[in-house]
Amino acid sequence: MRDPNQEKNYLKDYTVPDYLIHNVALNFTLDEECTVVSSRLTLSRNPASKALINSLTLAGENLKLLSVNLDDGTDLSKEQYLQTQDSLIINNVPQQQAFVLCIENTINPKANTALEGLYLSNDMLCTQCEAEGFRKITYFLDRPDVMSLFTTTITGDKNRYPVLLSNGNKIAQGELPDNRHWVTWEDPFNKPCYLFALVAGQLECIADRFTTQSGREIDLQIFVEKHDMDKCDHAMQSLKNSMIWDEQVYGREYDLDLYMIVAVSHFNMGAMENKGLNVFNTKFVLARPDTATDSDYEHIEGVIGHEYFHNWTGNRITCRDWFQLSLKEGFTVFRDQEFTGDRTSKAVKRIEDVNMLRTRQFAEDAGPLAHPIRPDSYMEINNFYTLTVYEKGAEVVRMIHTLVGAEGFRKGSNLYFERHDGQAVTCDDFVNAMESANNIDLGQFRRWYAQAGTPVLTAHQHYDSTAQTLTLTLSQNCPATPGQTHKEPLHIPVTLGLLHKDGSVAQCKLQDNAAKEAQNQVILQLTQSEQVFVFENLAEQPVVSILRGFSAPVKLEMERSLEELAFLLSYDSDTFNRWEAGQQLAGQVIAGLIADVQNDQKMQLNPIIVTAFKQVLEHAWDDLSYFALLLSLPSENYLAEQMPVVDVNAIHAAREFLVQNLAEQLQPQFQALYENNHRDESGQFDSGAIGRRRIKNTCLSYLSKLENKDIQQLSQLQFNSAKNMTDQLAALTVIVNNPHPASQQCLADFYHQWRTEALVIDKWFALQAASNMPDTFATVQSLMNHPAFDLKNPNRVRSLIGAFSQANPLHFHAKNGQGYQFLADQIIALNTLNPQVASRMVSALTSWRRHDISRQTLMKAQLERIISTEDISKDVYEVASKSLNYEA
Ligand code: 0A1
Ligand code: ZN
Repeated sequence: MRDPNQEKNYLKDYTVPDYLIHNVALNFTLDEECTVVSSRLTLSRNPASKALINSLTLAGENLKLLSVNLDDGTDLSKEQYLQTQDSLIINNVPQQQAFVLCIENTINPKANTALEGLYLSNDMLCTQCEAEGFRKITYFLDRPDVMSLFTTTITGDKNRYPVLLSNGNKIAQGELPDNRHWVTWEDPFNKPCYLFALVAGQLECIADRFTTQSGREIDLQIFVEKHDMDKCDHAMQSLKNSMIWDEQVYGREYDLDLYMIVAVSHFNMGAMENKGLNVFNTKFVLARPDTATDSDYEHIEGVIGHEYFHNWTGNRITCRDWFQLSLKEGFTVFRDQEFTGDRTSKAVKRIEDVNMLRTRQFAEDAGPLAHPIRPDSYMEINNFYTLTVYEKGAEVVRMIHTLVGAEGFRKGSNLYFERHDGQAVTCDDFVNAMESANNIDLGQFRRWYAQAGTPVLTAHQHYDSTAQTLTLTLSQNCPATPGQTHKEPLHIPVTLGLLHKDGSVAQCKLQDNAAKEAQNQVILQLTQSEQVFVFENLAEQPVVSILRGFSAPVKLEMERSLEELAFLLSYDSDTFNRWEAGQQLAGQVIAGLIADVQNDQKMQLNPIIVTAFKQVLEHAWDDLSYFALLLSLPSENYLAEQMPVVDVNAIHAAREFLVQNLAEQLQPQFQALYENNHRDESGQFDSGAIGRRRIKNTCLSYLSKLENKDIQQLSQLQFNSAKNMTDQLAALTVIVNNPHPASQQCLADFYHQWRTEALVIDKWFALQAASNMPDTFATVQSLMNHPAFDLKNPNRVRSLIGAFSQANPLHFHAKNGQGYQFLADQIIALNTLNPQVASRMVSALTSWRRHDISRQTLMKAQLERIISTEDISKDVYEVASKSLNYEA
């Protein structure tokens, strides 16, 4: 049995490293099952360390040690060092001067199904070292505050490994007997070992160039397997777009002469920012109009941007320790969100980000795994690459941006880069730079880094017609989270605007703020538990538009009539709040329907929603993607979040009823819109074409709810004739999610057409796993035995097991518990193969307390089964035990 207390790391225990590693010379002799790694480290005692020791402890896991050598003497004897499960302790190393340590060990990449360290993906060897994977390659001080200069020599068979890559610049290469060759790479920048990378294999390269703003020429290379050569253009263009954007918006130039990206099929996450040699999940590189959807195209550009932006926010300036993960991730997500907003539609991007935050991060914040964006403790750091650290982390950076303004933020980031270039720093250092550059006090704001949970912001309004004032009382309250019962008030920026009854802008003039002129919009600074704001000179009662742009990651509670929401949906000039009004309107209507279902009453639709949707449909919209979002109803998962006790069946029934009624009552509008926007646009990726597809496919999904042969033919026609994946997949989705006579045939045709494109086959699995048709569970079970399914490929696992458990509440939560048992079976199997992926799959069970008693019991039983698995990994144990609250 694991002892969680023994294995926990605490932020409060941080101490500087006892030794520093200045230079690392690595030598790899490649072999699938026995790669020899020799490392030559130049170390010295860290003058800042106070520890009274003269031994050196290096981390290492799953390594076969061959030899240890100090200062080029004879190899150390077994008495001079100690090997444990996860470390190598060398006694009596020099304390007064630098010394050289040489270590030789072997590793087995083929047996490495955890995909951390050096592993095999198809026939290619590649590495993943963040967070603590380098210790699975060789013994090292595997922590981000040890930064070193790396030189890497790779030797391998010329046919198996014609391409040999590592970080930095290629400085030498040569041929060897027995058809072998070698290459030496040198990285001129100091870096922590988590940014080390090595790739070797039969790869093809697509090359381009980029000239920086100061006139330096950079070589850009994307490496893929041969059959993917025709799917790299978009990734290359995205890289160039990212490089220009970082120069323009942050004044940051690329620093090496070469930027390489490698796409691999087996990858635990999205991508990795290794210095000069990013390794990407193929999902975020490969795209061709007929294989990738519009959203794939957008995500590729976003992830390429994210990894590129890490070069400054993560690599040049890195994290002191893993508790500071949000320093690089929160900031870099904020940067990639803004990049995508600039490249596509700011309004749409903001809505998509908030949607994900509210559906998934808020759930994390409300559950047993809630943690601050800077956690205080962890058992397994891989469990902390969370929506909280990434997405809430980005919201916290965004709030600083809101508080200091765009110019102030640029001053702050300039100062941060200037002060800390080449260092491993903390979240506090980032906030300090923002404070100094803007001469403001973010003292209270810092609580956002330390406090978990989603604050509830409550707003009450009172209009006084005699005084012509509007009084707004704002209060905040944050629910307790594990380990944090008492919460302090946060510094919350609340962006607000007022509207006249005719929809025009009313001026905001705050009392007691005499110096300030009336404005179209204000940012209220809520710092206390409760605060009152008075707006004056208001001859009539205005309509309040609050938390514009979702200016803080909070749950807003404010009483609103359906009429008021319909008004804001028609008139709010803030694109986020306009959409949000529609979501709340739909949410309230659906809540009424859910109550009908639960009370065994016939569902009764409030006609106000039909009128509101009709108005939206009849308005002339420029941004068709935004238009499509206005017509999209809150997801079942989001609706579940709003309920005290989740009722998956009632949610599904109510939402379907609304969709069906809207489709019936607005059929002519949906049909006309479909026809007006249906074009054959293969290869067009401008916002116009993307918007047309989005609105058209939104209409198709409404229309498909009508039991109508013509519509069935329409979706089949779109499926058969589509020249792009967006249209083909949208058609297949409606075919599979409705009783369509050709659904089996279409699925078979789709599989046959795309059987050689792994990423498209992932979509084929996911679509069936997320279907709401009654036979879905049986389908999922049989897909587990499909020859194309592979438990060792994380993308496949996510597309089948992940989609079923996370995107199909109706069937996953089947009353008899079969979904839970199925998931637990898979988690137990994955626990030995790939603990990281296994642990992520547990998330569908962690919310057990949100369900009815009978489901709670079933879910809990499966968590208990998981936790009693023999050889349970730290990853799975930490998540499952916290979910069950086994810990004190
Ligand atoms: N730093 C990467 C994410 C990443 C994290 C861990 C990984 O393996 C355990 C891989 C990638 C990013 O933010 O893009
Ligand atoms: Zn990142």
